[in-house]
Amino acid sequence: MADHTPPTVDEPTTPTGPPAQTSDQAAPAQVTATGCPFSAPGRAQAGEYLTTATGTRVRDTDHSLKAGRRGPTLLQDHHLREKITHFDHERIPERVVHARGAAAHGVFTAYGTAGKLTTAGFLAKDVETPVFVRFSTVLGSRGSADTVRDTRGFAVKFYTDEGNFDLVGNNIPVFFIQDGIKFPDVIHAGKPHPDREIPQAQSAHDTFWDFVSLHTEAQHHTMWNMSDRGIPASYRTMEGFGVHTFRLTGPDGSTSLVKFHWKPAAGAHSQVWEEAQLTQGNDPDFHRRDLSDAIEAGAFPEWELGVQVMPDTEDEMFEGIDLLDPTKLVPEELCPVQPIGKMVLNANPTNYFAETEQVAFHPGHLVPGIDVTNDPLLQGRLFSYIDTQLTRLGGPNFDQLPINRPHTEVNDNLRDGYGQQAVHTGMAPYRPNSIDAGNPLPTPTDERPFIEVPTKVEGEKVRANPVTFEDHFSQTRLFYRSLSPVEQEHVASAYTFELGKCFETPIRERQLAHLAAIDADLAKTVATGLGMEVPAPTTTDVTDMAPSPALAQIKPGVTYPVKGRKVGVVADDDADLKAVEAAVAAIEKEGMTPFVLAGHGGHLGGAKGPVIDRTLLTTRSIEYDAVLVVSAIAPAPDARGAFDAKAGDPAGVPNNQSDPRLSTLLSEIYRHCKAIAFLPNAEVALAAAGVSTEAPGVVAAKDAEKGVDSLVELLGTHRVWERFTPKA
Ligand code: HDD
Repeated sequence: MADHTPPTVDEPTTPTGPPAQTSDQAAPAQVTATGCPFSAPGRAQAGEYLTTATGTRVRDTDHSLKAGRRGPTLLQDHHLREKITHFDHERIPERVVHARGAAAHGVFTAYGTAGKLTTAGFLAKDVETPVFVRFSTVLGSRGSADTVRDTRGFAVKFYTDEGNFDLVGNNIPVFFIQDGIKFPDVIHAGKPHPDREIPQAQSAHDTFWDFVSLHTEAQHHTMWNMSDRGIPASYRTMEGFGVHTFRLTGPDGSTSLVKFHWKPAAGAHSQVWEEAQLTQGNDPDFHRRDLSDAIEAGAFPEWELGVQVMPDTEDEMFEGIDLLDPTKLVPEELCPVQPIGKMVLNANPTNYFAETEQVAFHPGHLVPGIDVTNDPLLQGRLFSYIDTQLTRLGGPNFDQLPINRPHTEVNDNLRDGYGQQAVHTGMAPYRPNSIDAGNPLPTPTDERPFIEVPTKVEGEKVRANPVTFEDHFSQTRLFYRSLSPVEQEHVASAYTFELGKCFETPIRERQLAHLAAIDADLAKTVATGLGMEVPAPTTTDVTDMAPSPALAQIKPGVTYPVKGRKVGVVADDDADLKAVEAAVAAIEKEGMTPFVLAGHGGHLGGAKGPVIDRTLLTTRSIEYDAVLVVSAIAPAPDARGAFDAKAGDPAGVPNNQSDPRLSTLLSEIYRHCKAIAFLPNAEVALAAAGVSTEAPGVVAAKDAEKGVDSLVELLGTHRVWERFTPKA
């Protein structure tokens, strides 16, 4: 019998004594938009004259090459064809989700307080790491409005010395689904209906509520969407969450389970619903504009990064909460958020497409000391994010785009492919090799490679979740009951609005039954608004958890800095112009932005008067966090049809004393609980708007400085909520 035992083969898996790296083995060197130090000039625009893509100077780019002045265009026109071909291919597919976004550059400075938790170098004391942050809505297309009711993306790319770390989070700490395999379902349900492609960027429609009412694990996230978190006032006033639990490894090899939190220095604030809707029409770019304006004005948005640290136990549970379930949060009262660093956004992108559009985040962009867990949602994401860039960014080399390049050496053996930017040298992009001196080498353990935490895995192959994922209502109730009464009232209105936009009765009934399981009063209020009966609750097996005050946005007694807030100064030509100037100065002194608002453009009271920033024609209440009314504005004679000078308005003020557009603005400011201060003689403007000078947060001031002082005090709590005390 022949011997079939295979011969032993010595595989050269470990090169013996490879020669040192040679100069032609350096990583591809390119300049990056984010200041990557390994730079050679990229393809930038230079020189005085217009050229073709290949640098040939062009004399005329306004006329195509024709056979005679009135003749047909010649196929020979290489400049025409290059120009039009490039234009024809300028667009790339928008992101399948989070298509609408805005971004900024900044710096993350670590406090060093996480030194024992993780070996990640960028978290060591005083280390500064450049970051690029993209905020987004989820459902809308690239051109949709910013202020729709939706979850917001909060994605941060840290360009660390040990490679890029992406924290791809949201402004809501929980997610709709527990397993990545359902992501296409929830997104198909939320996106516009496939027949007519409406509604755009909305959750108030049948397919969304069909899915979330049939799929009870979505109830918690949906409750957050219906709360004020779904309509942030600004990107600057959003909290951010890593959502999943991550696993950190400390210098001594010990591991812990953590959740990441971003806390805005400006406080978490939201719009009110009517304001959000008005903003969609008046300024669809509201959040994008706010972010870039604030940075340009030097009011740099800031967040503190914090971690909730939980022991890495075998069951991966904390206080009965399954840390692998992304529909669950850990209340801060059970596990405090410990600050580990600060992020400041200090520069706007230079080019939207090159940076904001082409940035590619990926939860698998990890650095040594930070690892993923088995959260099945995170596991699905680890596949999706690279995959999606292949279509969106046209091939596998998207990491070479300037905005995505790491600020560290790259020596990856990845070669060729669409859009390859590097001119790789060497003969042997494989391992092991003996031709390129064995280079690149596997990183020795003491040179800080990424090493997966060796966690134990065992079990049968199953399509199933742990039973601890089954409770979908207790934390939804916890969130609702932790909100302030004002926020609870907003939640009830939001459900009533959204379900009121659904046509299918069974969908409304199903969702009402879930609300009945969450909170009977909430279900009753929503059912009354819809004119329906409250059905029996879906389940009564709901645990009452101790409320978590940290989950509320409106916290009694807590005030926030006013830096970066926007204050309107309302005045007319015959107003006290010295008071206008004093108001502008006092507002600027507080680090806020003043906008002088009048009936016409130019200057108030003649060429030497204060500059007018906004006119009644170009502005709306949504632009202001508060207003100081120095005087009424007389109706413009050309505001044809806007008012009838002879008629009085319901408040008994003749319309010829205050422009009706100012009345609309002031009544919105009032309804949206924004602070109002007014100087002597300006009452007529408030009266015409039906605004009571006795109402909370409507303050009579002797002079401009006093008026601004009152506004600062009121703005500390963001809005004057007590103006409309919610019904008990
Ligand atoms: Fe996602 C984009 C956040 C679940 C698949 N996601 C995307 C962005 C953010 C998030 C902020 C925009 C990044 C940017 O600005 O470019 N996604 C989340 C969070 C999730 C989540 C916090 C749950 C905790 N996502 C999730 C799942 C899947 C995806 C479960 C698929 C299995 N997400 C994608 C994507 C996107 C994306 C299709 C679209 C564009 C992109 O990745 O680069 O891959």
